[in-house]
This record gives sequence, structure tokens and C-alpha cells, in this order.
Amino acid sequence: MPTPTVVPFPAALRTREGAPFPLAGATVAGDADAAAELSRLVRARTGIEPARAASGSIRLRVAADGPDDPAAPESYVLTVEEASVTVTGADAAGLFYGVQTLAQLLRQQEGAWVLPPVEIEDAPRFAYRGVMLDVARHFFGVQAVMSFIDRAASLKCNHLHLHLTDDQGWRLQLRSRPELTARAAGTAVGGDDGGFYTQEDYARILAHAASRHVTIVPEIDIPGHTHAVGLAYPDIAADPVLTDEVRADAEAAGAAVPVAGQPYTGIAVGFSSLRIGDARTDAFLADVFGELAALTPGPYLHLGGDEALGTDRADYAAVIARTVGIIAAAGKTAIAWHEAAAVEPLPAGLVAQYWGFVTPSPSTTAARASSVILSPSDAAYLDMKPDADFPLGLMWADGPTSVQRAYEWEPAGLLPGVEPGDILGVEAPLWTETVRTPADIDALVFPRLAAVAEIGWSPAPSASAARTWESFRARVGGLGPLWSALGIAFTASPEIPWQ
Ligand code: TNX
Repeated sequence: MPTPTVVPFPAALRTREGAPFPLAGATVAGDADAAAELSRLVRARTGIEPARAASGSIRLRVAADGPDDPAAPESYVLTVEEASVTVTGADAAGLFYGVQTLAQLLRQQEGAWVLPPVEIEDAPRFAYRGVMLDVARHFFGVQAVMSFIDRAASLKCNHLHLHLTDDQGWRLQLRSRPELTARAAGTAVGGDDGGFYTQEDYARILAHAASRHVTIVPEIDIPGHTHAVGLAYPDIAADPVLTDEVRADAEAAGAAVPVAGQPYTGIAVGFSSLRIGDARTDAFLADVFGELAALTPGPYLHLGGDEALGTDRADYAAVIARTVGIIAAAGKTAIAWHEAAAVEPLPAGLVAQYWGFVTPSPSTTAARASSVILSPSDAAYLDMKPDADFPLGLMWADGPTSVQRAYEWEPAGLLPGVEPGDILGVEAPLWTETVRTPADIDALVFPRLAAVAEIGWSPAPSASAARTWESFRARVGGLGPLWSALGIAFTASPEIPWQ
């Protein structure tokens, strides 16, 4: 039997002797949420809708604590025999992931849908397996975000980082600062329509994410990437810093340079800053991060901190320290892009998100943080063009990129000075300067997210024979029909042998 098409590859998979499990006539017993998810996936892939039955031949359950049950969070065991299938999750997330694996295993044999006889014991390598969506450069509504959550969760990703604010727009309603969405949410890159999430919208996103075992990590980017704040609260915004780069960018795009108090629809970075040291700015930060913490059930708030080229170094250190303090006082853990890990003194407990290259520059300070999330831009950035002629995406991170590049990097040892235990996990960001529709999202995210998801979930290559590019590309190719059935408009990369 060929290697089953499971991505990310499980911690342990044994193919068994014997006949496969036939889907025709199968019935499902056990956990209602998992059964609903299994039916959604099976119906989409096969058109068959297995009935529920108390004595079902497919048994889905969450383990009671016991010596024979899987223990690690998010883990599951899955057994397919000729007459029965059982999936036992250590917790609800583990059961959900076992169901995703089952859907990937479905295949046709002699005209009938079957599950191959296998035994899987699976658990994640890293606790944090993330994907990021930039809803500031272009806005995506609640439905689009929910679909994105479904897609990420199907690859066992468990964090969605929402980049909620940038120079081009503010996308979350805050009761403490109503002017932000009243005045700074209407536009997007290229003059496209903006938009924002009401608090009810945000609650719907959070609820849907929770049902998919995904934690939302909201980002309010400060002190740079804040031009939009000046549309609402001009007294706390510094004047735009018009470097040659910002001017060149405006010229290339046939767009205007940023002007204080007017919407910015270009894609230059690094020109905006809050006014640091002003009591009104401090009050703004306390309101914004305090309310964000109250709205957000997950443990993390992301404060941005990237490309603050318009902020003086001492001011930068001061505003990072102040904001980490506000986040900690609200009972949350602060994440920042890795530039923030350079400040003296380093705020305790800061998680750094590394976005340099796979081969880091010797001067990177990301390793100073107490833990890191790895998003090497030349490998894990989903917004890099897959080839130079591709209509979507950017090129700056050593583009054009490839699926193989997204797959062939190893978190351990990537940053000198970071111990394996200090790696919280990995994240694949999608910046949306060029991304305008859900189909655009799919085209850049698939198949490359599958590569990063496998790095985050599966055992290291040294510990698993299936962790090779050749195995991965064959397995991803086998997922094409499932993705199509689920409506995922993936890019049919020539690197992958699609089935
Ligand atoms: C850099 S990476 C940015 C974003 C851009 C992105 C485009 C990082 C932390 N900041 O502001 O959208 O490049 O790829």
C-alpha cells in the first residue's frame, strides 16, 4: 500500500494487514461535534452521509483519563479495521484532529469508498501552529475569516493571528475609542473598500475559532504602522517620515505619499509613528490594549513592533515596555515581531515572532526573548510569489518562492541561542497588499501552508522517515481531490504530483 495521504504526517503510522473499511453502510457513534465535522467532510468528499447510530461502526470519543488513553494535549489514536474505525482524542481538539486525518485517508478502491487499514498515534511537535491573516491592507469579512479558520484547522493549525490594524485601516470596533472605526476603517490598499469587525462580528469569529480549536491572536500594531490612528486621533500621531523609499514607492504605484489626516492606500512601510511620551498616547494604549484583552479569551495579544522606522530608538524601547506592561497587567502574554526583542531592558515574558530569513543575520536579537515563534520570511511567508509571473504576491523575501522552500527548513537550531524548548512554534503569515478576495487567499495559502503545518505538527525529520520532501509532495498531491471537494482554490504548483 502506498503511504497514506496524511498531511501533516502523524507521529506514528502503521499500515495493517487485511481488508479496508468500506464506507457504504457505515454508521457513526459518539461525540456529537466530531460526528458533525466527520459528516461534513465525508459528504463533501464522497457524497455519502453516514447515519448516526449508538452502536456505530465508526466510534468517535474523547478519552476519560486512564492508563490506556492518549495523554498529550491535542493527541489522538486512530484505528481502522475491516469492520470498525475508532478515533480517541486525548481532548476535544485531539478528536477533531483525528477526524481531519480520517477525511484525508478516504479513497476509492474498485469503485467503492474505503478507509485503508491503519493504526495511527499522533500528537503535535509544537504547541503553537499558526497562520496569520492581514485584514488591514485588505479587509475580509466574517465569512471569509471563518472559511480561513476551517482551512487552517484542517491542517491541524491551532492559532489564527489577525493583523487588525495598519497604516491603511483600523479593523476592530472598540467602545473606548469609537473614532477608530468611525474614521479610519473605510479604505484599503489601492483605494479598495475597507471595513471593520463590530464587537459582535469579533465574538462570532472567536466562537467559530473555538469550535475549530483555534485560538485567535489579535494584533494591534504599534508604534509604527499607525497612520490610520491619525485619522481618528490626530493629536497622538507623529508626522509621516517621507524617506526616499516611501517616495519611490508612491511613484512606482502612481499613488500619493502619505499625508497626515488623510487615508493612505499605498504599500510603503515604516513612515508612521505614534507620539511617544505624550500622556494622550499612553491613555490610548491603555484603552486599546485593555479593551482588546477584555474581548479576547486567548492568552496572547500581539503588539506589532515591526518596522518602526519613524520612531526614535529610546522612544521605541519606552513604548514597547509600556505596552508589554499593559498587556501583562491585563493577564495576557505579549507577542511582538522580533525587533522588539532588541530593547533594553528586555521586558519579561515577551514572545518574539521571528521574520528574518532561514539563515539569520548575525545581528538578530530574537534569541533574547523568553520564547519565539518562527516565521522565516523567505520560507514561511505565504504572500511571496510562487513564480515571478504569478499575479498575486510580493517578491522582497528572496522571491519567487516555492513549496519546497516552505517545507525544507527546521525550527530547532534556526536561531543560535534559542533552545528547542524555547520554541513555542511556527506561523505562516499572509500579508494582503495584493490579496483582495477569498480565492486570492486560497491561491497563495495552498499548498504552501501544508508545508509549514507539517513542520509545526510532525516529528522532526531526524525522527520520522516520512519527513522528506519526496514523501511530502506525494502526500500533498493526494490531497488535491479533498481540497477541491471542500472548495479550496489551491494553486496547482508544478512541484506537486497532483492526483
Ligand atoms: C513586512 S514582516 C511587514 C509587513 C508587510 C510585509 C509584506 C513584517 C513584520 N512586516 O508590514 O506587509 O513585509 O510581505
